[in-house]
Amino acid sequence: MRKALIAGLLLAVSSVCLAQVQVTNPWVRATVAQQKATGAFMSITASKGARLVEARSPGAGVVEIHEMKMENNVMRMRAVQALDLPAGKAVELKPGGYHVMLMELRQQMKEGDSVPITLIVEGPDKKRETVDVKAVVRALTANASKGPGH
Ligand SMILES: [Cu+2]
Repeated sequence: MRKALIAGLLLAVSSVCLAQVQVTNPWVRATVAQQKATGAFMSITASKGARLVEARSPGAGVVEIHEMKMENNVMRMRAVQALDLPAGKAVELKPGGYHVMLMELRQQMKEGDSVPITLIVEGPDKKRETVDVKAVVRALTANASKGPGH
């Protein structure tokens, strides 16, 4: 498990980042043993405008882009096809809102660990590019008041 994670990190470091898209403060919520899903959060700014169409992580079997919303006083989340990244505007992925959902986790996410995440972004010209980030795992209690299950 450890080995796979390190290999993933090396891959992330060696690939080229897209200067057009900037990701700041990526983090993943820590999990308890046997927990199979968690959320990843970050701030994404696309200077020319783009759409986040896919995300991947070697630490998770399934990765989706999710939206969280209050519906009849219940916090619900659903997968979205894409997340719009308006030109020059920082889009916040945060607890209680949009997030990258990591499912079928291959290991426990422990505080202080680093999780590689690859974002696939589609520009206005429909060209797709990848952006690699390393998300740091933060404590389970971080923003725990906002939304269950993450
Ligand atoms: Cu979710």
